[in-house]
Amino acid sequence: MFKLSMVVSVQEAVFESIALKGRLEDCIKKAHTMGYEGVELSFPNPWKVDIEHLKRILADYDLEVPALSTGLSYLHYKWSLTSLDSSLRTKAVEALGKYIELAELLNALVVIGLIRGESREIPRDKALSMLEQGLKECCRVAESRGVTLVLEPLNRYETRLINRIEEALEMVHRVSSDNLKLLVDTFHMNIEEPIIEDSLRSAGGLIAHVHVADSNRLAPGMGHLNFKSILSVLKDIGYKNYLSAEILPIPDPDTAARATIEYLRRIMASL
Ligand SMILES: [Mn+2]
Repeated sequence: MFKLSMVVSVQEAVFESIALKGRLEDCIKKAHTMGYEGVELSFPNPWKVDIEHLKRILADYDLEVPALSTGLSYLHYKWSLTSLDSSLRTKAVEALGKYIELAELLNALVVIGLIRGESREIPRDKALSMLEQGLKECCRVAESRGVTLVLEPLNRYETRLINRIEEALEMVHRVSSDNLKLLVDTFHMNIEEPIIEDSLRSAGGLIAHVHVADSNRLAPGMGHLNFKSILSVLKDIGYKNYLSAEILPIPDPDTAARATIEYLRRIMASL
């Protein structure tokens, strides 16, 4: 019904060490052993990825990469599509170009999360115009490489720019590219959407990727979200891609990862 993946957040130093068979390989091996079909990769610098080595490890463990997360580029380097510093804005567009190049090789989506910026210092209207321009530029590159970008609504404590699905849909229509779709995240939706199920239906076929975490960002099943109801709506609207767990490693990474796959499989079997 849905495929399952785990977001693997890899710090730059660690990620660089994959050439030396560092910890990324351990993460990939563990995801495979637990039964995941994919790993969503998160790293700050797309220029420092040894793609051939990465592809070899992925092939060894028969794992797909549903998406590349780009938020660490913002958190580490402040690269943002709405920065007042034009050099940071340019850098964000260039970085997304590089992510898109990698995504084409991995058959992955590219996530537009925090790399859009937070709009703390500029009026939201101006930030939205800058974002529209930046996304149009990135979409031209994505179109030429057959890659899809996914815009993720984030809750108000992380950004002022696009918190709800309705706002993301508006931006998708403004940019007007077949290569820009939506990523919805159950943790953010729990904070921002009036009724999660209705919002999912309003986005319908534009949903290209889903992040799952419970109401408290713990593994699904460890909070109070109604995953049975959420997943049955996703099934109804014809969603068939990944549920990618983006969760806190609590009580520890292995327990959280194992609890996620067991819980989601049980729910999927009941739909
Ligand atoms: Mn997310």
